[in-house]
Amino acid sequence: MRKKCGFVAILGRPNVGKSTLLNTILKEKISIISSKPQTTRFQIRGILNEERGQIIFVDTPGLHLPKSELGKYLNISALKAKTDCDLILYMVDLTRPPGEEEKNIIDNLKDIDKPVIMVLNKQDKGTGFVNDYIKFWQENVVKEKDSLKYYIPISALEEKNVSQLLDVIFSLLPEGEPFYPEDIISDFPLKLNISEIIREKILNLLREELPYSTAVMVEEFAPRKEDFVYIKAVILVERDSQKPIVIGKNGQMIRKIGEMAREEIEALLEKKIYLELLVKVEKNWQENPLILKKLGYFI
Ligand SMILES: Nc1nc2c(ncn2[C@@H]2O[C@H](COP(=O)(O)OP(=O)(O)OP(=O)(O)O)[C@@H](O)[C@H]2O)c(=O)[nH]1
Ligand SMILES: [Mg+2]
Repeated sequence: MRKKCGFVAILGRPNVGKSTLLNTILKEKISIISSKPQTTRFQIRGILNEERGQIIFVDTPGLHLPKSELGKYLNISALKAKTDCDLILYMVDLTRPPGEEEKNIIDNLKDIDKPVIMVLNKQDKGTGFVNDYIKFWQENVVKEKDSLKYYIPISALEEKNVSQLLDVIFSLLPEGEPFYPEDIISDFPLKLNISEIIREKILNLLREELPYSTAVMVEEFAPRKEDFVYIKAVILVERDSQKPIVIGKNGQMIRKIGEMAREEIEALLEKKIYLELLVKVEKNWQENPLILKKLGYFI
């Protein structure tokens, strides 16, 4: 049997579990996860190699109705993945009904001439909305152009139906030689990966609106010895009032962010690190194309 190879874009609203699915399939943490929407800010490729062939999964930022330049970038970045792939996983969240954001996504997918699989995630929380999503798709898509091939309820978190999903994906992918060497699991640049790990700790430790206002930039990555790296990263916030929140009382919060991030970065690098974290106020960075570019948020 000839081997298969193809790009699979994972698209859907924020917080539906796209990054969780990527990590579950690859059995490794490739993409950061949080309970807050708009966690992912990059297209992140994770590569699965097995006997049947190679699948390059592309995790994307959640599609939403944008309110800032950053939001616009996130949507463009996600939608770009739809043109650069062989197949689309359109992921929905069974813990909430379809709504306006969902309609917007379907409008973006309905003319596509590639196979689409609707992945109904979080089935561990109930399957009551399955029919609503299928009906919502049917009502909003022109019948002759319908590219939906399958719908599959899964739980990315509890790994339910994920192997069945992989069977379906392989059945739909074209034959071909592997695109990436077989020992590569992700092509995400290391510095960005490190800044994402730090941002994940901020998302998980800080409450409410603040996480949306933060970004992380690795300014220095300096190997000092064979098994030791000095890393300096800057946490950007939007307002003066946010700086003390990130730092915390007596520096407790930033120390906690640093400790948690250091542990994970050391495991990733298999080296000891010294992680220096600074907090900087950069007013309205989310609207500033130059800073967005510096952060790697550009196409
Ligand atoms: N119960 C349940 N929770 C899940 C499942 N998959 C993901 N989650 C949770 O949903 C939340 C969002 O998961 P993410 O993987 O970050 O979602 P995402 O779609 O990548 O979100 P964005 O990057 O913001 O677009 C996290 O709290 C996950 O633990 C699932 O199958 N079941
Ligand atoms: Mg994500």
